[in-house]
Amino acid sequence: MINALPIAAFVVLALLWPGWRQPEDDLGEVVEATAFTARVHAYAGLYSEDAPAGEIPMLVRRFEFYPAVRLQAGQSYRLLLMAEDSVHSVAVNGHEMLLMPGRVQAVEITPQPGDEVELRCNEYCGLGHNRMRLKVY
Ligand SMILES: [Cu+2]
Repeated sequence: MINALPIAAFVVLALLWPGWRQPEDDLGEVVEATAFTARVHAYAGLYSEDAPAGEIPMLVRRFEFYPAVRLQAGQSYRLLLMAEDSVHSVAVNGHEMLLMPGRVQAVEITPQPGDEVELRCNEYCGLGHNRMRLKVY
């Protein structure tokens, strides 16, 4: 007969291991995807160039971060990111967040003169995935 105790212990430990599950709140704020998308398009119509400090709603999709905006050094921004077409992710400053439709994740940045910040998608999403970066200078 097989000793079930080591197997049971393994299963219990595996279920308790925190790395297996991502807490719900790490997935971002729940939003109405259509309304958020409309907000992004309205914003993109207003600011294609220098974005004023504050919130910037953005869509993450194959294979871009939209809209492309220019940030001003010394100003604080809160990028609100929602995946539009499938699951993506954003990696910035050593942190990674999963992005999915209907959920918004916030990234706060205050670029300094000469800074180079790169946001990139770390979730393979297709052939153009490698191009999927947002550079902030
Ligand atoms: Cu990707």
